Amino acid sequence: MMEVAFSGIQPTGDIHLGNYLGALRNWVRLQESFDAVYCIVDLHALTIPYDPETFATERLEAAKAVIAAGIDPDRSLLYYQSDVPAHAELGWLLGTMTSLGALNRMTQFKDKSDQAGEFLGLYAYPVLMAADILLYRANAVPVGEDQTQHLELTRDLAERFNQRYQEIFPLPEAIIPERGARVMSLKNPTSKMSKSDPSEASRVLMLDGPDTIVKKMGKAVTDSGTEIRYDWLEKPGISNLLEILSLFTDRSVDSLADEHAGTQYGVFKKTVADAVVEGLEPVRSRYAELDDVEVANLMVRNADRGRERAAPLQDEVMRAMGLRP
Ligand code: AQP
Repeated sequence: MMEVAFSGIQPTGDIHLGNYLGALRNWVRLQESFDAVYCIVDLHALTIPYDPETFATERLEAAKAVIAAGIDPDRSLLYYQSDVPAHAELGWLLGTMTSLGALNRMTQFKDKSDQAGEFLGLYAYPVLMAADILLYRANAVPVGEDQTQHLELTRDLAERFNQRYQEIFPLPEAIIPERGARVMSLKNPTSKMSKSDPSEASRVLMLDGPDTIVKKMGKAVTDSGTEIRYDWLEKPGISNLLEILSLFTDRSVDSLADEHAGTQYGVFKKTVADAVVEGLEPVRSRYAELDDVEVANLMVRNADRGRERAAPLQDEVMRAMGLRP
């Protein structure tokens, strides 16, 4: 039997280069060799302020963006998390085994609660994420580096469940790319590129047009020197751009750094922008061809497939916990 890959993305705004290089490209790659299940995690998105009026559109846009990025809905299962109630149910069950100590160590809660306030949903986010992954007995979870801590918690919960109740869950492995696991902000290259950064210039969006990409890249913060060198300590801005270029050209960072050692920063940024424009062109054109109604119908059909697929595992968990005869 094929191993299972699972991952999710929040419909909380436009997908950026970090989401694409850190996660989505690996989602696409893993569909070749895994039974892949990908989820628009709309329940997670409710943990920060959002607008219910526009949420339906945002969910659909996220689904279209994931398909445009290269997820083949005939091959992978793509659905909305809230359509499969077993996510929330398993989240509750796992919550009964999660210590507050473990949740208090999660750095993302600390970061996000500064902006979103201290709510139970945000605090319990990592438990729901563990449920998302374990519900399909996933073996591989393609994510960016910021999710490492949540993956550790997922493994701990799986282990605890297996010991306390019944050996049901495999321990999932995070699939984190060697490069692109933490794409940095174009405005502040010591913090990660993020959807919630108020500055739009801090991120290139996966669906940005060529002119916008060139403009944003042209304004990317570099450093005071003139050299192009791969050195995260002294030259985080240039190192970030080198990594991005490397990912879009399939060349090593070292050979690119050698080639561009004497290039002026402005010229280098244009080279990076051109590579990004070219690399994202197929994604943009696939997106333009997608029909809203067809994708919406696909998501309705996939909701059924998701529920059917989740049911046997959920039943097994309930039995193991004494909730079924
Ligand atoms: N900067 C990044 N570099 C590499 N990978 C990243 N991911 C997020 N940012 C980067 C990965 O993208 C996937 C989807 O993430 P999500 O939907 O949970 O979005 P997010 O983490 O909320 O996205 P942001 O941009 O990080 O939003 P903020 O900062 O507002 O919370 C995940 O696999 C994630 O690792």
